[in-house]
Amino acid sequence: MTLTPDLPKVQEDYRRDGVVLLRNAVSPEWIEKLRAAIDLEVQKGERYFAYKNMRERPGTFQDYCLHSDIGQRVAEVAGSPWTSLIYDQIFVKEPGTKTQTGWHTDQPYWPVAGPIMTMWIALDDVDADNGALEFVRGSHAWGAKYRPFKTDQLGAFSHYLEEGNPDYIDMPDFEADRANYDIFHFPQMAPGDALAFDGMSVHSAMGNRTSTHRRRGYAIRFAVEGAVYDPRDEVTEWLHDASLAKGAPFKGGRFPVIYAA
Ligand SMILES: O=C(O)CCC(=O)C(=O)O
Repeated sequence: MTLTPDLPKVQEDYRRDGVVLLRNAVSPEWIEKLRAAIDLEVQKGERYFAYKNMRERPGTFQDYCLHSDIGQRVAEVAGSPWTSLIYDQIFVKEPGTKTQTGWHTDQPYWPVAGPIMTMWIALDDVDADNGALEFVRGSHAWGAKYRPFKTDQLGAFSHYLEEGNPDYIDMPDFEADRANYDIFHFPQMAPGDALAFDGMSVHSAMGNRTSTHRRRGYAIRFAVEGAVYDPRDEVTEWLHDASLAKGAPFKGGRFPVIYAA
C-alpha cells in the first residue's frame, strides 16, 4: 500500500524543485518519542551540528530509523526500489538563536555519489519566525558541486575543506544575492510534517527570532537506487566503511537497507 498521498504530484515536485513538503509523515506516537529522545540528547550541550549518527546506538532514534515506515516513504518519493540509511542528525534552534544556518548542499560532505535524500522532520511548529528551512528551487539539477566547508559553534561559515580539489567550485553568496535566485520556504510546518530534499539542493535555515517557540528538527539521510560509495579523505571520515568498495551500491555494511519493495 502506498503511504504518500498524491504520489505522482509529490514525485513531480521533488524532481522539479529538489524538495517537497510531506504532511503528517510521522505518527503522533513517534513524534512524542522523538521529542523526548531529542530533549535528552541535547542536554549534552554540544555545538549545533554535533548531534549526529545517534541511530548507530540502540534507542529511539535507531528504532525509528529501522522500524518505522520512513524508509518506504523515502523510496516512494524517490521512485526507488530500496532505501538505505546513511546517518541521522538533530537540529534544535532554541528561542533566541538568531544565527542562520548558512547556505550549503549536503552531498559533498558525505562519502556517497548519486541520488540521496534527507527527510527533515519537524517536531514543533516551524515558520519564518522560528527557523524555517529555505531552498533555492531547482538547484539540485544545476550540476554544481560546491566546496564543503566547516562551520563555527552555531553553524556559520568558518573555513573551506578540500581547497585544492578541482571537482569543486566555491559557493556563490546566495544570501547577498537573494534577488537573483528563486529562493522559497514552506510558510508553515506542523509537528510530524517532513521536508524531503535532494542532497544537491542548495538550502539554509533561518534563525529563531522568537522568545518562546522552540524549533526541533530531526534529519535523516538516505541513499536510494543509483547511489554509490564514494569515500574522500578530509570529508566525513566518520562515515567511511572499509567493507564497501569505492563505486559499490551504497547499501550494506554500516548502511542497512531499511526498505526494499
Ligand atoms: O535545520 C537546520 O538548521 C539545517 C538543516 C540542514 O541544513 C540539513 O538538514 O541539511
